[in-house]
Amino acid sequence: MFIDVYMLYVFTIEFIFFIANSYYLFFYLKTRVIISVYYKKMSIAYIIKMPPLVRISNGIEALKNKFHMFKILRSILLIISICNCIAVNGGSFHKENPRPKKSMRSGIKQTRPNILFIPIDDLRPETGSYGNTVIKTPNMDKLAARGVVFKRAYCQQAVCNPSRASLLTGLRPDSVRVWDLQTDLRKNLPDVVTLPQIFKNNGYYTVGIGKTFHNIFPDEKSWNEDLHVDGYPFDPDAVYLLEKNKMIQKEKELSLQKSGRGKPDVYGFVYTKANSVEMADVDDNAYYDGAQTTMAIKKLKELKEKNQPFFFSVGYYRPHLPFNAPKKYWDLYNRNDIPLAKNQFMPENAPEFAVHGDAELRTYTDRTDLPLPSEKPYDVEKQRELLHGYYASVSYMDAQIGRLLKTLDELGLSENTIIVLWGDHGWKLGEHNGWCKQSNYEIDTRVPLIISGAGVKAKGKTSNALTEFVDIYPTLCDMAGIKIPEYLQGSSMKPLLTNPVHTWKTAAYSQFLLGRFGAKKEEQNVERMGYAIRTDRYRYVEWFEWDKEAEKPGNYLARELYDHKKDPDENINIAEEVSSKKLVNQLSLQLKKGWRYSKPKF
Ligand SMILES: [Ca+2]
Repeated sequence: MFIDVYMLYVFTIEFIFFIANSYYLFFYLKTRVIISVYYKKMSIAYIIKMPPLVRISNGIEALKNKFHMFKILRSILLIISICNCIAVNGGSFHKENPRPKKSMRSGIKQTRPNILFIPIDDLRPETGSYGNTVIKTPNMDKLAARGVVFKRAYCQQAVCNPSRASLLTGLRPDSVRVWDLQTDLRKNLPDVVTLPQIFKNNGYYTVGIGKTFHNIFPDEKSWNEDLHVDGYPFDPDAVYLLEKNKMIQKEKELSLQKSGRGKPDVYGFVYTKANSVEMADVDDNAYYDGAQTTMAIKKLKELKEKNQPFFFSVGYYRPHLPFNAPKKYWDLYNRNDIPLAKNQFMPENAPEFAVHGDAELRTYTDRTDLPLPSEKPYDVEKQRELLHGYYASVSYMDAQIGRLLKTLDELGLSENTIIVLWGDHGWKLGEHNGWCKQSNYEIDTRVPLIISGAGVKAKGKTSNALTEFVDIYPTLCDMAGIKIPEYLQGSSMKPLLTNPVHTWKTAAYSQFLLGRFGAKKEEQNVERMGYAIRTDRYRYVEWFEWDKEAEKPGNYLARELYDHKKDPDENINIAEEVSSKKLVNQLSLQLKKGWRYSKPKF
């Protein structure tokens, strides 16, 4: 088991204090007795046993000197302790205590911290705390200031369902065998214990609202309550409010029904998409993210009254397409201030299929003209509109998180709640001439991850450790005192929440299955699996044909290598250069040895 270095450090300091104080106390009491005996002139027999008065007097002087030294020692130790407190608390002496707290209501000890879990759909690491000075995300930045921001966190597959299935089981995609949007993880692993489920099994009250699992797969085993706001579709990511978009939806619905498709969901809605952006002058609650936040706030108040710790997941839909957000969030930006992608070209020497994923954007009515990444960059004005929509969507979602966190504060729950905020994968906004997700590149695999609140000692710090989404499951178990299942495939990040520069993994592992999502029509039946590692300096990818029947890789196809020291945007594939041969062999070996080879060594 891992040794908590911080606790060892604190224990050592406290132990030195204890010895010093005991020593001080011993001499102090002894001297008091001697002085008392001397001045009160106790029995002759007792005084006879004492040293000569001269020696007593000298002894008292010597002891006084020793007291002086102990006072100095105590002062030094006190200063060390204060510095330590400042270092781990970001300057605050107010330490949030994850330990048992007495419930004000019942007087019964609540022994474990609550969990507020905040999955965000398609949020790339592009907030203020990740260094973007244009985007407005004050609430997520405030959360980051109270937690640790993981700057090099990676998802295991850069698309919704596989990423979430992996994170929520603590297993990698090849173990869950979920690589696409259609497979329910319960089909492959009916008895797997999900992250919320293990909390439920350990006495937590678990509640989900919004998108935690992939939107089409509810998981009743995970939740005590699975909430939904009335009046919205089962999958509320494509809610439109403007008449022009509602008309497009109606036309598509009729067309689907004519062809025998378009089955209504459990609430009677048919899922259709219209335009990729919408700016409606409406209140926050008109779109689903706002409406579900109002419901989540009400639920938080109820959860506070329960004499039971909670695991509450509030999963946001924005900034997933379509970029539908209230006008006031569009108004936060001057469209031309938002920077366009610098590298609007395919990586040099990379296989053409590796940049991929635009098919999703083309399904929106106003984006059928989107060229393939290999053809040309998208029209600049159309790019700007998408960027504006993405930024507005992020700010809208950020405001909802602000409402949620404000309620947590007002209810006095912040102190004993761990907050985990994560986006399920990265996103291309024109980089590599691509849009959306679905690749093995840094831009798609790197994700936002902030862990804040109870038990987080390094508040306001960032960590550059290579971390993975499979680490979240064991981390939360570890923080809540739940035994970490041995079969999990990640490592508890708890040490990084105290010491963000702790020596950590030597690589993060991701993979992507191309073909099921269809880059080009003629390639839709060809499937390729790419396995990637990200080390401190390099990204290395190997591509194989994918055997759909056997569900395993077949013939080798291609490889990619990017040097982040010289090429942080991954614009030049150097895998086939002669000078890369030795490095390619090393990285290929590390890739084949797998995640166990690269995990933290304690
Ligand atoms: Ca997603």
